Amino acid sequence: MDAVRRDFPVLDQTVGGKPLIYLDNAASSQKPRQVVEAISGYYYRDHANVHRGVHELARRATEAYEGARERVARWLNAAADEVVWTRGTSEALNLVAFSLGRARVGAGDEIVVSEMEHHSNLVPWQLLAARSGATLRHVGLSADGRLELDQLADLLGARTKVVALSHVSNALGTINPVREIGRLVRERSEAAFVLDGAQGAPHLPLDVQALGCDAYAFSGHKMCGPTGIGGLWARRELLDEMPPYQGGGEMIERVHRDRSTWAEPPHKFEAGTPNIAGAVGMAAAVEYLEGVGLDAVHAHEAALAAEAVSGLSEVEGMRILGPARIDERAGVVPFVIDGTSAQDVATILDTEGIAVRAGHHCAQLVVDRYGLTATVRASFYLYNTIEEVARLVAGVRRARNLLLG
Ligand code: 7TS
Repeated sequence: MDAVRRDFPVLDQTVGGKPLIYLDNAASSQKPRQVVEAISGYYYRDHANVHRGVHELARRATEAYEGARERVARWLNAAADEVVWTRGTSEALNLVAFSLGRARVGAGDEIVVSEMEHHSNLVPWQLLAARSGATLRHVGLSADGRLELDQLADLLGARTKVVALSHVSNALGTINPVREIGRLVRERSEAAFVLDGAQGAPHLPLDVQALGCDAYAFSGHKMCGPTGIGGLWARRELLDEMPPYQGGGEMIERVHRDRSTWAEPPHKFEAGTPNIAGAVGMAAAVEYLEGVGLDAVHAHEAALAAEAVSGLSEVEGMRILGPARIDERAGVVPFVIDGTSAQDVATILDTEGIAVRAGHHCAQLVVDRYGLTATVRASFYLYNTIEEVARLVAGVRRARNLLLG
C-alpha cells in the first residue's frame, strides 16, 4: 500500500507546520491523480451533451458516459441497465424511497430500518411513511453496535414492504451480515431489501448478486471518485415497476400534450443533462480501486483499525463504540473519553495536523442509543499508514491530558 500514497498529492502537505494525517475518510475520501486526470482529460478533449447529437464530440461524450456505466456495472456484477446515475447515496435512497414507495407502499404497510442508519437511509423512509400511512419499524442495536437479528426476524412479515439497512455503519464501523439478513428477509417477507452502500462500496469487494439485496446505493466521493456522482443499482424488475422520480429531458419515450410515456430504465430515472464528467471520474475510481484490489484495501484497513482499537484502548477513560470483534468492523473507529467533549478532542487533534470528525455523524439514533451526544471518529482508507495510527493514539492521549490535566 506504500505505493498508492504517491497517487494522492493532497496527502503530501503540512497543515499548521505538521504533516497532514487525513482520518476523515468516512465523510469523504481523497482523490488519486488517475481520477483527476480522467476528469480533466474528458473536459479537455471530449465534452458535449450526451445522447443528443450526431457530431463527433456528442458521440464521444455519450460513449464516455455510457461506458462509465458499464464499468461501474462490471464492478457491481450487474447489468448496465440496472445502474442509475445519481448525485450520490442520498439521492439514490431518496429515489428508491419515493419511487418504490409509490409503487408498493400504502396505509398499514411496514418499512423496516434500524437504529444505526445514517439520516440518508432514515429520513426518506420517514417521508414515505408520512405520505403513505405506512409505519416505520426499527431494529435495535446490541451493546457493541451490532444489529439485533432476532428483533429483525420478529419484525418481518406480510406487512413488510421494504427493509432498508446499511451495509457498513458510518457511526459504529459495523459490517452487517447482509447475506444472512437477505436470507431472513426472503424467508419471512416479500419485502424489497435495500442496502445503503455508502460505507460498504469503498472498502469491501462487492457483488450485488451474492449479497442477495434488491437495491444498493453508493457515492463516488467516498471511494476515490468526485463529489456529485453516485448511483443506485436495482434489479431490473424493480426498476420496471418503479415510476419516474423526476420529469424532464432524456427520461421520456414520447411526449403528448397532457401525458408522456417513459424511456426504459435506467434513463427513465435520469432527467436532464447528467454529471458526465462525474461518471467518467467514478469509472476511473472503480478502475483504480480494482487495480489495487478491494480485498487488499479491506485487509489494510482492518489492520489499521485493529491497531487503533488496541492503542486507543490503553488511554484512560476511553470508550470505543462498535463491534468488539475486529472482523466485524470496517476501518471506522468512533470513541469518547470520559469527561471530555468530542469537539474539544477533535480540535486539539487538528492542531496536530490530524483530521477526524466529531459529532453525531448524521446518525442521531446511534448516539441516542448509547446515551451520548457526539463521538470522535477516526476513519481509514487505503493510503493511511500504521505510523499515522500511532500519531493518532499519541495525539488522543495528549488531548486527554490537556483537557483533564
Ligand atoms: N449513508 C451512509 C452510511 C453514510 O455514511 C453517508 C455519508 C451517506 C449515506 C450519505 O452519503 P452522501 O454521499 O449522499 O452524502 N456519511 C458521511 C459521514 O459519515 N460524514 O459525512 C458524511
